Amino acid sequence: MKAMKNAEVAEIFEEIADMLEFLGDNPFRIRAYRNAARALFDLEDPVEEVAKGGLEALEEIPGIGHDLALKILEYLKTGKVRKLEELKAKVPRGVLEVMRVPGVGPKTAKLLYEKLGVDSLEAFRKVLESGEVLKLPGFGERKRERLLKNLDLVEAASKRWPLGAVLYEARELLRLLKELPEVEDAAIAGSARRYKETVGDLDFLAATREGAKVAEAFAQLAPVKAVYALGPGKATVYISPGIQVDLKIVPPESFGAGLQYFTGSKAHGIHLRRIAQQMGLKLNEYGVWRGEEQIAGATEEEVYAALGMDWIPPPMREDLGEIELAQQHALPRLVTLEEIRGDLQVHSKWSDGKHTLEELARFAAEMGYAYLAVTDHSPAVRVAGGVPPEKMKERIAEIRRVNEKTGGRPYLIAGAEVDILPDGSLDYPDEVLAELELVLVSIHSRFSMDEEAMTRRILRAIEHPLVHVLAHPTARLIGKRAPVKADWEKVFARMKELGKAVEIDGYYDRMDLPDVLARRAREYGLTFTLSTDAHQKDHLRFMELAVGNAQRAWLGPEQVLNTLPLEKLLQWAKDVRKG
Ligand code: DGT
Ligand code: CA
Ligand code: CA
Ligand code: ZN
Repeated sequence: MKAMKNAEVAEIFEEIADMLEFLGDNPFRIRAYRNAARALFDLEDPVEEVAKGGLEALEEIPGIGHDLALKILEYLKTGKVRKLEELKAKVPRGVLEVMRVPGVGPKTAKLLYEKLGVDSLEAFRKVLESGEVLKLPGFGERKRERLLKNLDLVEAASKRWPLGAVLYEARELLRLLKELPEVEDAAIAGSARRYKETVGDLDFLAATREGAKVAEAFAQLAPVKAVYALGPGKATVYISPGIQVDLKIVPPESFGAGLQYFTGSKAHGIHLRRIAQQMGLKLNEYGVWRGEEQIAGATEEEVYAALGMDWIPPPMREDLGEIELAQQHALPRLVTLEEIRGDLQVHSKWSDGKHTLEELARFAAEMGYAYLAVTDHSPAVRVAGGVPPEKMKERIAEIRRVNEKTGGRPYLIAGAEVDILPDGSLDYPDEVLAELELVLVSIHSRFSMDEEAMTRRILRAIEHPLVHVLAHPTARLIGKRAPVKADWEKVFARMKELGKAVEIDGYYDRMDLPDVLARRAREYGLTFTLSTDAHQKDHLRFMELAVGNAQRAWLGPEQVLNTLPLEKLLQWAKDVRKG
């Protein structure tokens, strides 16, 4: 059984080697640290076990000499290695960051620092852009351009990405990782596994007995654009466009514990570790331990069970009460993607969608859906080429024709996404609304009204007797447009009285309702619709994101309208209008 200390000491030795190299130390000594790091990582036995045999036993590990054996003992005793602290004081902080730009090793960083005074990422950009670097030996135009690109990658990765903008690329990388022969299992962890609406970076976990080999092979997979850090137990790389992926590696008997640890959230993990402590146990990324004995670790289920609780779905892991419920075996059942019988917001060629109604019906069939609501825009949304009221009869007739042709399998629901005008009135006359089976209302203009006016605007819209769903309620666009200000407590309370539904729009840069508000809406007992707001075929996959967000809000299938069979759904729509 490999223990966590091996990886910790290995990492310290790697860091020491980097800094020694920057300082121009003896290459043999540097090599010795790197070899030792690798040896420790590949060591099957916990180094603290070996250390019980004293200095000599440690020195028997291939690649570990007297000096390094002493440092291992020092770390096991004090949790620190003095040498590393000393070196940190000698290497300027900013230089360490520059060293992390792919293509800049310790040697180059030293050159940059000594000849051009580069002691930060900004300073590095300056000398790259001015061409000053070309004065340095070994720097040509091609290298300059490559480093600029890598610097962009590093800096782009410092922002957060909407999950849907990176998830599918990440899955492709995961597929390739899983194909490596030494990899026994692999998974995406971190905020992506929790379906958080944005992610800072992507976290991968792999189970293998050959950590060094896997880290190296991973760094060479096709989607990897640059390597930020590579150690025997981990790799950090960039995949296009500037997205950072952190690979962590554990032995197979620790896969569940590693997954638990690296899925987070941090708050959830901290709470779990406190519980472990109270039970006289220890929880880390390698397992649940009673003293030196690993009592769980291969699967997440056994990790949670060892801590006296049920397995907790990742989207719930935010320490918002889920741990207490898991201890009482009282977790709510969450809605799943498989239970979704149709998409309730999709745009066709009648407004700004890419596909005809007939094509949409075919895609819905491919998705295994029983129905799909076509919800083209109303005319106020000019850029979207909304359907003019006088054209609605023709549009509905075409929807009926498609349904006749397919026998209603899947059934196209005649819907619309009707604009809420600034005064809260709707963008279609009642005669038009009455002909539609499902009416969504939403805001596409005048986003910055004050809270009181906005609340009145929304209330008026949802109070309209022909309206069913408040779609993308906050109208925010992640990273681009702030949510509108409204008194959501008032809105949700009123919607509950009226029996109207609220949407979770899963389009990747909307994710609206956001999780916090969705939780609040659930507490009001509201009914939800989950949708993708698809404008083309590819977008239909965002249903997964809508479901993920619904799970973050603890929604069960009974709170989600589109888990209903078609007849029940249409009946609901009729009942809402009866009031
Ligand atoms: P992100 O990347 O900002 O979207 O959020 P996460 O949750 O993916 O965070 P990240 O990538 O920094 O770390 C991945 C997971 O690793 C995190 O959810 C929990 C675990 N983790 C990382 N650092 C710590 C830590 O200092 N303490 C604990 N308890 N867990 C940590
Ligand atoms: Ca992350
Ligand atoms: Ca990370
Ligand atoms: Zn819209």
